[in-house]
Amino acid sequence: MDWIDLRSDTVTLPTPQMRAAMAKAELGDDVYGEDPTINRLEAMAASLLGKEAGLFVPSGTMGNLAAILAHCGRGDEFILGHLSHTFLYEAGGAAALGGVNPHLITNQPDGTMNLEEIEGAVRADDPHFPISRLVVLENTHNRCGGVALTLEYTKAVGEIANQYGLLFHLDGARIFNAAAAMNVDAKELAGPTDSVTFCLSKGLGAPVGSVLCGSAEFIAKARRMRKQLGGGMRQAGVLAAAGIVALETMIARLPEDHKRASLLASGLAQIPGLILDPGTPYTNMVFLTLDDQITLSASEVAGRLKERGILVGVTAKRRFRLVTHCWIDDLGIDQAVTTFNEVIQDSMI
Ligand code: TLP
Repeated sequence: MDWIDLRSDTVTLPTPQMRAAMAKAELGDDVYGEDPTINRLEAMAASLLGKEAGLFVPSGTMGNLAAILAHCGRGDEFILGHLSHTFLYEAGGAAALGGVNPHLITNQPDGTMNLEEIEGAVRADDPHFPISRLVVLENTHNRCGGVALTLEYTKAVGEIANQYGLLFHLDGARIFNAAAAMNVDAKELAGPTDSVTFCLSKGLGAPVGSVLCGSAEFIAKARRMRKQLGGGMRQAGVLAAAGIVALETMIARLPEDHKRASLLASGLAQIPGLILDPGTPYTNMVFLTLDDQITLSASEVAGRLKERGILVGVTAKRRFRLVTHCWIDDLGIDQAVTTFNEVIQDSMI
């Protein structure tokens, strides 16, 4: 079956151009710093985000973890949102492997954390307390609907970080979606931060990998952390080659995904029984809930959609996430809406 896979933008397969680049990539041992393709990708990524250096890592999870471990020591504390990916979906790596304590602040529906609460979370210099070392933002914010955090807000957090001597990391897994949605340069969004991770393997379509960017000194530390975590990947230029094509060809097309997410949302909004989140979509994610007249659970609806070739994410008992990406075209959106409608109508009979 030709699936219409809306579960995530992580499901994207490499484009033919990526596969061709992978086949002819120049390679070397990256742990010796000798893979020319990885070196090129890291330099390109750093320059796109206005940082001195980059580090190719196997995943966004490892990028965030290597950053936290490079910034913080055991017993230090990092401040982040209670709905952040790093807190919810990265298996508690910073605490488990680094002894770094998460200090949670409530995420507002727009993905931000209240600025006064961030300031309030910074610990006084007292031996009772852990040492506040780092603040982490996420842009776009996944669990908050894929919303983009503004440059103004990012700068305001940067100012707090400066004022209190905190380091500032951005989980920019989808920073290029944020930049496209707000029509700002990703470099600017990364400007106030000390480090930023972004993913090649989501909306940019590469099969594997993320890049962590920051100062040359920070990246040297993070490189050691990557090694510690088992992320030194030798001739991984075969993967970086696809990442280079992703940076060259896939960033400019992200607005198409946002447009299709809007089409999807407006189609689904017409179906009685489905309640779209207010404001959805901000970028490439559509969030919706089943209303009370639907007796099926979200998993049951997802199961029936799957039988008809449509894959969707279930994020709670009655809630879905649908994500658009480069393998979803206009026809796919039409089919998804039509099939959703059929499944919901059938369930009401
Ligand atoms: N997110 C995945 C799942 O883990 C939920 C998805 O399908 O959206 N930061 C953010 C904001 C992310 O959304 C993700 C992946 C990551 C980091 C981790 O990236 P990977 O999967 O490469 O470790």
